[in-house]
This record gives sequence, C-alpha cells and structure tokens, in this order.
Amino acid sequence: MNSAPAAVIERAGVPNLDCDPFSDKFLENPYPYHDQIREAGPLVWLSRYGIWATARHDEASEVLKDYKRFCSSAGVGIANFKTEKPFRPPSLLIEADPPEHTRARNVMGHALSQKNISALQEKFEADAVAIIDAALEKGDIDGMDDIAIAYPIKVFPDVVGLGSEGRENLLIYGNQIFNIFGPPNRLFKGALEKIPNASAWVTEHCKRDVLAQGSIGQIIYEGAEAGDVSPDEAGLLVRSLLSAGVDTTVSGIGNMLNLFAQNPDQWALLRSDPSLINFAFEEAIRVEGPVQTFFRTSAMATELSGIPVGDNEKLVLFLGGANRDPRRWDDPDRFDIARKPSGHLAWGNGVHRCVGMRITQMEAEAILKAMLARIELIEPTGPAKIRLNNTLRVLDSLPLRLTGV
Ligand code: OVM
Repeated sequence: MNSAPAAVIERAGVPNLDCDPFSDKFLENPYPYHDQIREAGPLVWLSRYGIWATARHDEASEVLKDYKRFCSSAGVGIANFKTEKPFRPPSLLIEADPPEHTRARNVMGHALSQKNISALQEKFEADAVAIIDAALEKGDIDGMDDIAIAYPIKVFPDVVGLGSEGRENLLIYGNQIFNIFGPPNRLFKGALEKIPNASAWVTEHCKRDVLAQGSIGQIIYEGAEAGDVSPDEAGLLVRSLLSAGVDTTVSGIGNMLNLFAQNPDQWALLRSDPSLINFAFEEAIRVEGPVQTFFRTSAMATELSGIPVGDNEKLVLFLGGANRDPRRWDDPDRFDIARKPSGHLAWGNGVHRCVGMRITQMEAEAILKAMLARIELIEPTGPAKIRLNNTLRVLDSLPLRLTGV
C-alpha cells in the first residue's frame, strides 16, 4: 500500500527538485520551500517521489478546475488508487469524478443548502458566546483546547446529529486520514497503526439509527430514500462530513486566532470596523490554510503551462503556496483583513470546492462576533506549537491571554 519510490527519479527538460514536502522541516515551515518551488517554474518535478508539483496560483487553479484532465478518482493523496489499494472505501465526494461525483455532491449540497444552514445561525451564535465567555473567564487559555477545538467539536457534531459521547474520536480520525494522504513516512505509519479504533467509532456513528431526528445526517439518509443514493452511500456521505468537517475547522479557527495574536493591529482594525468580519476568516485561511496539499492524477497525456505531463501521473498542488503567489497577491505573506482575498484556494476550486464552506464560515464568524463584543486584546503568552500532519497546517497548542472590553 502507498509505496514511495526508493530511488530518485529524474525528468529531463524540467526543473527537478529533491525537497521532501512531507519532512518535519518542510511541514514545520513550508513557506520558504513554497517560494523555492514556485520560483523554479510553473510546474516542477519532485524527484524523491516521482511526482509533479506546483506552488503557483494560476496553475493550481487550472488543475483544480479541469477534472477531465486531472482526476480525483485515483485519490487526492500521493497514493495512486489505480495501482494501490485505498486504505478505506473511497469517498464518494473527494475521491470521485463526474458523473458519479455529481450525484453524491447533489445529495450533500441539498443537505447543506443555504436554507438548512441558515436555520442553524442562532444556535451557532449562542454556542460561540458560551465558549468565548468561558474562555474569557479563564483569561489565560490554550486557544486550541479552549476555543479552536471546543467550539467545532460542540457545534458540528450537533448539526450532523451525533450524541455527546466519544467526540474525541473525530479529532483522532481527522488527524489520521489527513496523515494518510501523505507518503508512508513516520506520520503516515503512526496514523495507520492507530486508526482502527477511531475508524470503527466513525463507521458506527454514520448509521442512520444513531443520528438525531432532523439532523443533517438524517437529511442525507432522506436523500437516499428519495432514491438519489443507496443507504450504504448515505453512510459514506455522513463519513465525509465527519472526515472533512472537524479537523479542518479546528485548524482554520486556531490559525486565525494565532494570526490575530501575532498581528494586534489587525484585531484593532476588526474592532474598529466589524464589517470586515467575513473577510477576516477568508484572509486567515489564505495565509495559513488548513489543507496545505491535495493531489490530482492526470487522466490523459496533457500539458500544463507548456510542460508535457504523461497519462496517470500524480501532481501535488501546494494550496498554501498558491495562496501566497506574488503573481496573484500583493505582499502575499502579510495577514491583512482589509484585502478582499477572493480567489484564494483554501476551499479548493472547481467541482470539488468545499461543500461545507458556508457551515465553516458561519462557525468562524460566530466565534469572531462573540469575541468582538467581549475581547479587547488577544496576546500570546508563549510560543504556539505545531502539530505536524502530512496535509493539515494545524496547531497543537496556542497559549493566549484574553483581556475583556
Ligand atoms: C471525504 C473527505 C475526507 C477528507 C477531506 C475532505 C477536505 C473530504 O471523506 O469526503 O475534504
């Protein structure tokens, strides 16, 4: 399963780089490497793994938008499902192409429709107020445990329809599947060893009879009743919610808190102009996106920016690198909530663009709104620690002091 080539594979006529995007050093601070990859060319060859890579915005966007040339059904991690057995039944969403993908996406899109989501706003805001009040009461907090984890692990499983027991399994499972998108390194092996328990818990909690009445999980099963997908497929769609919906949001909210702690001028700006609230989270995930890499696989011999790509070759898209491409953004490394970061790729692009985007935005906005009304200062009280993951950029701890208004 998922074997990286032992030997270095060179490609003539294109920039060959030997960096390892899944090494601890790269994952700790990917941005200098992104710069190097981006400046080496529109598309470069990573000889250690025998894969293509781009850290440029326009190229990454073009690949994401063209599912005919660059498919997802061969997997969106480094493993090629055409030759390697996937570690779990493939997702009907991210590991599928149209037309199969379209059917599943429509069922999910309906369950997560604006109408269904808007109904949740009051609950999201009330839960955010409770979390922020408790954090402010403490004053000295861990931004991860006390906010970035506490909030999504409360609201999101509520919405999917899960009970309150065992929710920590969602964090364990998320961390593992995002590690397993990478090559068989230490992080991958650790994840694979530890996955059975969390995975079994998730499978059990995707079943119809454990999901609350009126929940999004139940709505997905109703879609199955309408004949759009089978009951088994409905279970897999609930699994997608639980795979994609927790750790990503934890990462995004944590990275945003860290950015505000590091850039007090930006918190002051948001306090003086709360209408920037919608842009604040978007800008945070532009500069520190949860999902740093997704792969595509060429479905035909093709080219990208004039560079020939053979059939059935893997491409890694550095979404975090594309989001800091100076060809696309002025002063790209700067966290600036006054810029309008539309076109960033943290949600992906094309037919697979995050289907849960509105829910996540509502979570982030509810947290920010509760904080704006209550918190004057967000200060770091120690260094943030990173939790290394083959795909996610996520903090492990974030020591902060909150000062009330
Ligand atoms: C899925 C899935 C898993 C991980 C990530 C994701 C960000 C989707 O199982 O469909 O999207």
